[in-house]
Amino acid sequence: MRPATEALIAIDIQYDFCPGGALAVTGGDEIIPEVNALMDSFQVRVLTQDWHPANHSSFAANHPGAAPFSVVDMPYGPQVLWPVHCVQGTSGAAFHAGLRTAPADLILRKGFRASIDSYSAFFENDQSTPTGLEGYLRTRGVSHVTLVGLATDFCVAYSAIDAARLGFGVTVIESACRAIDLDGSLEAQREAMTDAGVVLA
Ligand code: VGL
Ligand code: ZN
Repeated sequence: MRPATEALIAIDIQYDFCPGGALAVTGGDEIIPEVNALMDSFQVRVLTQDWHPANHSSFAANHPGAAPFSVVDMPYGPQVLWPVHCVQGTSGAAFHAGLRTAPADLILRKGFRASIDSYSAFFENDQSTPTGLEGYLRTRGVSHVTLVGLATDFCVAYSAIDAARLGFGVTVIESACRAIDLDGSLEAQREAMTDAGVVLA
């Protein structure tokens, strides 16, 4: 058993990121047995859930003429436009039924503001609006986080880098993650994570 200073954070293991989903990540569902097993090794367990309103600004469908996976400039910087995914209350936004959700201490929803996306579990994409997760972890005495989930090169990487910047020790268990890999984003984010001091295990 890991000490109570270590948290497991499982990112966005939802139907829309699994095969057949609206923003399917190849092999996304393959990680579930490993994530389920890891929960038994941690005393602090957090699940995140991508949770967008239907009018979310990260959806290509809400930008007339824009193609999914194109990039637009938002007031907070460049933003990839995604297929409509993880709309609040839909079946695609639900956790995969194979994921053990009962052991979770906290379920953190993110991306609920229409005007801004939130890849990271700590800050929205303006890199300044907090989700509250930092306070939750610190007030529970957590100093190290282990990240797993979907997708390696977006929500896992952004969360890992933010956690490292906040001063947490950070490990990403790559075998319990799967990537979208858009235009080399997996290699770029692996390097960015390593540069930020994240340990890729
Ligand atoms: C994610 C793109 C859009 C993720 C969420 O969970 O990695 N990626 N929304
Ligand atoms: Zn999203």
